[in-house]
Amino acid sequence: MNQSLNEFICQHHDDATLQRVAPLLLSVAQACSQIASAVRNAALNQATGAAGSENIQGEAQQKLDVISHDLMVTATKNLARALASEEVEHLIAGNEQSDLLLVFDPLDGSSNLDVNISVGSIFSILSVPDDCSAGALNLDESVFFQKGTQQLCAGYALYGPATMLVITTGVAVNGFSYDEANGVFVLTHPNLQVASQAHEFAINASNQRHWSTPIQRYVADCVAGADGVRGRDFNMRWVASMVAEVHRILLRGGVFIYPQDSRATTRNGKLRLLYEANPMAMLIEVAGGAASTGRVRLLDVMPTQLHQRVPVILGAKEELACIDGYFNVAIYPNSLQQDTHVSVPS
Ligand code: P6P
Repeated sequence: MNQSLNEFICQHHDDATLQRVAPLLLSVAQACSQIASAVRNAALNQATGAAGSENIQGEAQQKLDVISHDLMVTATKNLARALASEEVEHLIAGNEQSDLLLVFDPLDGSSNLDVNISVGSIFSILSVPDDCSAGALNLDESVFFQKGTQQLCAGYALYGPATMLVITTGVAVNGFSYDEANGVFVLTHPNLQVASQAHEFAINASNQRHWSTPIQRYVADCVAGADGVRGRDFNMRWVASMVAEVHRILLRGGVFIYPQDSRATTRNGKLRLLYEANPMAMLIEVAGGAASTGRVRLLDVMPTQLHQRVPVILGAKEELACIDGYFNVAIYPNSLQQDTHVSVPS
């Protein structure tokens, strides 16, 4: 039988970060198994459709958004000093004795729920800053304002044909499949690696007229395929579920783009830095890929708000280096421009 998550943690006793976050990580995994069940049985439990409320983003909440949030909070609040969730404006106080912070999107892609397309949960574990006095009851939300490079652990659960948990503490990215019969996550995808070359790009092409020129040119060159400067054809995917897109990139390569654009609502992108972009960027980087805003490395962005948005470009390192050229930046070693005929627009 494959190694369970518990056995994996015991075997990796030399990973001090993993040992430090283990109790909280296991409680997140427990919550994800409960969310998986709630998602799978929603129609049977009259838990489909809108909750009749909005989240802090002003987005209509699905009933399962609220259910998933509640399951995650219940499972984890005694194992973290504070929690932050996409579904509530302010942080949630936890256990004064803990030195960990948990930030999460309890159910990402929930607009896909009622049409039975994969959705997921995304989470990130941070350390309580050293300058926070022990037991301080009223933690300020600024304790969460840490760069993505400071994350101790990042991961997601994918509620698809199979329920999977994909995690990293910075050493490797490991995928665990949920074994329904035994009620455990078991290691099925060890040491996931992002293919260096992309053959697929993921972007919501209906927004094309709103994109900046570099993104418009990059996507046009991908669409031109073998007839254009890229000299090879690309495929396109858009699931409108970030967890599904990132999982596909971890398993078969590619690049995912949700750029900033000219619309007021997405002038800083759509995805949230703390509980969507940063955890996914950590997973992708540890798996050998790259992640940027188009201008800077994503994990270097200093947060200033709990729910701030950020442009996201992540996936194959060679593709990120190529996209650098369209933005006239050099975030990644631009080895591509020498040995490819990608015309780098000025
Ligand atoms: P659009 C889901 O709402 C989400 O936050 C991500 O999971 C997904 O990649 C994106 O938004 C989809 O956005 O504008 O294409 O619906």
